Amino acid sequence: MSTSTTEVEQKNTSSRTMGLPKKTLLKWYDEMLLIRRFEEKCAQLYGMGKIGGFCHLYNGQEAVSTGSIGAITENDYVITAYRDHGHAISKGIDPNAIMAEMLGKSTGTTKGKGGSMHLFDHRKNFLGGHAIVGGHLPIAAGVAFAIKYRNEQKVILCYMGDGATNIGSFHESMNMASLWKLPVIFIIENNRYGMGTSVERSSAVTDLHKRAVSYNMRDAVIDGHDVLAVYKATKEAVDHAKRTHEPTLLEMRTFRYRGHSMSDPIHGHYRTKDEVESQKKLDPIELFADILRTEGLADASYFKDAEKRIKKIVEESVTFAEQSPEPPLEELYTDVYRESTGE
Ligand SMILES: Cc1ncc(C[n+]2csc(CCOP(=O)(O)OP(=O)(O)O)c2C)c(N)n1
Ligand SMILES: [Mg+2]
Repeated sequence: MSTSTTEVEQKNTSSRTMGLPKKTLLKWYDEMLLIRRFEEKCAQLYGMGKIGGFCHLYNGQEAVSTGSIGAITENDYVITAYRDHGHAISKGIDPNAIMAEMLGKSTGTTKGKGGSMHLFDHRKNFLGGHAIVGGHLPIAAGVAFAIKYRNEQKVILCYMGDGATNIGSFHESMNMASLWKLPVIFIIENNRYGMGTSVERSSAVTDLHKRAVSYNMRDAVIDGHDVLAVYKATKEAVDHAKRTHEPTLLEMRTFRYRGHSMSDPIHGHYRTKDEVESQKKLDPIELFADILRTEGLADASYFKDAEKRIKKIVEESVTFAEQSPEPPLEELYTDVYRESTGE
């Protein structure tokens, strides 16, 4: 039986979204928009002096946290570096608690004592927020070891920047994870730069996923602007890890729109305005909106309404944070070390 053009188009279009439920796809759109708007608000509050300390924004990279965390369950773990707001939101941490942490309030995820780089919520299996480049990779391997030791069907997603791949602990963790077959998915968010140093200036092998070869590990390179591609690659790696306990190294090619941290310029001397502007044309939120539109899953009124809903969530988080108390002085030395329970 012949197939009309329309039928072919419909079939192709639906395979584009891998038959995922509309509800899931719209949730991902909303989540990416929430991350974007939440951080725009953070930038504003930083400028007003309400947020202090270091603060690294994730603008442009949203598809990575949304697509990959979309591929795991609540029982699985996430660990990341200091550019952590997106991962925390994707892992389901209450934006109120994140904003309160940003403002150093006692209702924050780490009681206002960690700030932007140290978001943490063990109830959500979100294990930080780590400021030392590459410092959390051995922790991820350790968590994966515990998962395997307890014979659990879980994985840990471990995010890092391209800069972290030149740190010694990257190689140590990759080696152990492969040797001991640990269920960890290492995700390099290759945004081309570590502060002001390009991958080309810092890495002998610029295809960072190829590092996996040295450790006999599975690997893949993914367009990190495409939330669906990110989801698909992560899901495959996660399913494999749950079946075999084996790790995977995923390189997500992405871009950050803002400066390295709030005190850094957007372009600086290390990248041109043209590069930033051309990358902005690949905005992951806009690209996904196009797909949703083409597939007839969302229309102009949906996007307009989403903006309104997200704006309200962000505004409520600011009100919550501003009305929350500062941590009391007695808290200064609590939660610094864990008291031994003898277990
Ligand atoms: C061990 C260590 N060395 C140096 C620094 C200072 N530092 C903070 S962020 C950063 C760049 C890391 O870049 P990348 O891993 O690509 O992550 P991105 O900021 O691009 O997300 C450096 C060198 C640090 N925090 N830790
Ligand atoms: Mg980087």
